[in-house]
Amino acid sequence: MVLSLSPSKANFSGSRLTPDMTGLHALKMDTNVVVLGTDNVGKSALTVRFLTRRFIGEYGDIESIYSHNVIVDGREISFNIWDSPYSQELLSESSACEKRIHWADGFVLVYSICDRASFNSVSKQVQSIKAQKDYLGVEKVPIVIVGNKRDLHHRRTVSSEEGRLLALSTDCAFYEVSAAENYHSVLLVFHGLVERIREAKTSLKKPAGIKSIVKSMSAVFARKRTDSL
Ligand SMILES: Nc1nc2c(ncn2[C@@H]2O[C@H](COP(=O)(O)OP(=O)(O)OP(=O)(O)O)[C@@H](O)[C@H]2O)c(=O)[nH]1
Ligand SMILES: [Mg+2]
Repeated sequence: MVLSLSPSKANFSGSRLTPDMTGLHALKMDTNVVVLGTDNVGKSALTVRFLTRRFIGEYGDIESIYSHNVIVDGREISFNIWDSPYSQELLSESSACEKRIHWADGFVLVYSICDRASFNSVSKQVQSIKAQKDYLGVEKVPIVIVGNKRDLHHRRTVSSEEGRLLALSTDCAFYEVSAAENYHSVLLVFHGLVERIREAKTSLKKPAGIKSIVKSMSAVFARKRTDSL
């Protein structure tokens, strides 16, 4: 069966905080997520599981941006999720690929625990994303690495330890899931990514704060030095 969900128009301005209509202190976060990985690893299965709580089985070659609202830690998160079939351009610097990387605030990189080649390509994807974001002046890139098809443990060729180590060495979060069998673990993937996106936003603000403290301290010291002359 081929799934047909009607994708909605995504906001291309990136993640932002907007005042919640109910007022007070609640804020809504609007965030763009791209799901990447080689073919057949379960990118669409994972996305659709998150959107609908269901596993359909066959997904076809659909490229879509879906909108989905969830509450994470009491705050409404509005996801725009871009899921596309694998293509070789993923690792290249084609404009389509650059556009996706530019657009995204966070990334879900999927491999299959039964497919070593899909795992091997994850580190290249991380490098490629980080290099392009670095070029755009983004220091901290929220990335979650996901080992999918955990239910097929008898066909496993990538150990959990290898996945965990890769995530550790590339400063990414790591999850092993089965899109086929479990909704909750898939939910945790997206919650984990939101956490990272929030952290990245906070760390973006910090350098400016430190900079301004250093600036005002040097101004004070400079004044003292000239006073004492
Ligand atoms: N056993 C098992 N099969 C899965 C799981 N996730 C996905 N599949 C199956 O793997 C196949 C590929 O899943 P897709 O979600 O279409 O993979 P994809 O990464 O989107 O593939 P492309 O769009 O072609 O790049 C389908 O037959 C799914 O039913 C899983 O967790 N366990
Ligand atoms: Mg797909």
